[in-house]
Amino acid sequence: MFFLLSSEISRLVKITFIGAPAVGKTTMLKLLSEQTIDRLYIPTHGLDLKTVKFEDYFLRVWDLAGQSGYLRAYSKDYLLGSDIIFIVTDSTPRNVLSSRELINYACKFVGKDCPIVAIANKQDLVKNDGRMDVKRVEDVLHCKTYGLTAINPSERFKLMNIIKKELDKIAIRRRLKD
Ligand SMILES: Nc1nc2c(ncn2[C@@H]2O[C@H](COP(=O)(O)OP(=O)(O)O)[C@@H](O)[C@H]2O)c(=O)[nH]1
Ligand SMILES: [Mg+2]
Repeated sequence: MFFLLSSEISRLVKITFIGAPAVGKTTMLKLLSEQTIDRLYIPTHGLDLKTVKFEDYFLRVWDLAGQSGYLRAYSKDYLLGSDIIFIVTDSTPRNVLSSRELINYACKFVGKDCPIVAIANKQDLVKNDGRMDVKRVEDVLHCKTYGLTAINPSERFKLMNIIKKELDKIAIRRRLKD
């Protein structure tokens, strides 16, 4: 039963990563071992969108250069149909606040079946430069938040487990609907 369900899910799941440039999205994908499939870069709009494959899942990764307006402009084509949205922040107070804005926009476009989960990246720098720890980030964002240090190769399993945990929740939700 479990295997049937997970193979079904692996064909269907679309995972979206959204965050400002330099918060660590590419590093996260390298951690998962990256294989770039396609890439769309719109320089005039400061939008970079690419798709990578991780195991049997398709991961869509968005770089949004600042304005959450991009989310509004492009969401119809790309954001809709996501099963999970990960909002990636570098845990600086400024970036966490703009992530809050992204979440507000994203909430308007996706149904309540699509969890929005935050990744508080660069946790290695919390003690150095006033970055927010996971709990503070979660308090500001009001959504489930996982801490990460994406440059640390030993965090690979942590990231994989975060993704798998959220996928399992999707499996449970779908099973409840059937
Ligand atoms: N200290 C630290 N640096 C990180 C971490 N994750 C990413 N970086 C660095 O942040 C910079 C931007 O990362 P990148 O993955 O290119 O960001 P992207 O634009 O979101 O794809 C790079 O120099 C990374 O090495 C982290 O957890 N800790
Ligand atoms: Mg990148």
